[in-house]
Amino acid sequence: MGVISPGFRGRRRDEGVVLPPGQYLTKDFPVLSAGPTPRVATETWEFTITTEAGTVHQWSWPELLALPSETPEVDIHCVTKWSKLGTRWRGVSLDVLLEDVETAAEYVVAHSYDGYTTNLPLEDLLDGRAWIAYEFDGDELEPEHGGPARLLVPHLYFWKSAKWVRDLELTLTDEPGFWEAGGYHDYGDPWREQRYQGD
Ligand SMILES: Nc1nc2c(c(=O)[nH]1)N[C@H]1C(S)=C(S)[C@@H](COP(=O)(O)O)O[C@H]1N2
Ligand SMILES: [Mo]
Repeated sequence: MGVISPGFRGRRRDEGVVLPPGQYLTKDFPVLSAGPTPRVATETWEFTITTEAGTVHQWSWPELLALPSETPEVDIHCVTKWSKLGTRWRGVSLDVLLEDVETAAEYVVAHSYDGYTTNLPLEDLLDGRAWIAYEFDGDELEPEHGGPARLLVPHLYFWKSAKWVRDLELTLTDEPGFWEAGGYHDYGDPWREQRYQGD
């Protein structure tokens, strides 16, 4: 009890797998959306990062694809208790997208094409922990799962991974997003089981 052997955590795939508390394993990829799936054509798609000073950094679809991409293989954990292990994505690291962005902000509100919002600390998007993902399992990301592109922040509950992401608004104060305003936890660390406010 309480002893953690080095190298034990999160390595094995089927038997004896280590999941965050209260989670179960699924091989499916459930679709969870608060509303209808927006159809966003890549011809008109644009992604922006807006600073607290109002400076807008903008990428078109070809500009996003021209940036160096990564292929993270990550475990994802939904607050409705399913976890999926070893999911394979392609996307652009937020380290790349934020590289030339000057800001004093400590928080981010992600805004999506369907009107969805979610908030997170800016530092959680840095250090190889978050991507704008546009491929899943070797194929273009399906609209139901957030295509053309979604935010991917796998170390937090999956509601933080905004599908159809349109803008990252950098903010000086922490402003609750859609689910956070409705009682979900502000931060949402699955390993600390931060599902709801007060957890
Ligand atoms: N834009 C947008 N992003 C969203 C949602 C949404 O309704 N709209 N749902 C969130 C929730 S609650 C979860 S669990 C995941 C589900 O992603 P999936 O449908 O690809 O499994 O997307 C998150 N991102
Ligand atoms: Mo969710």
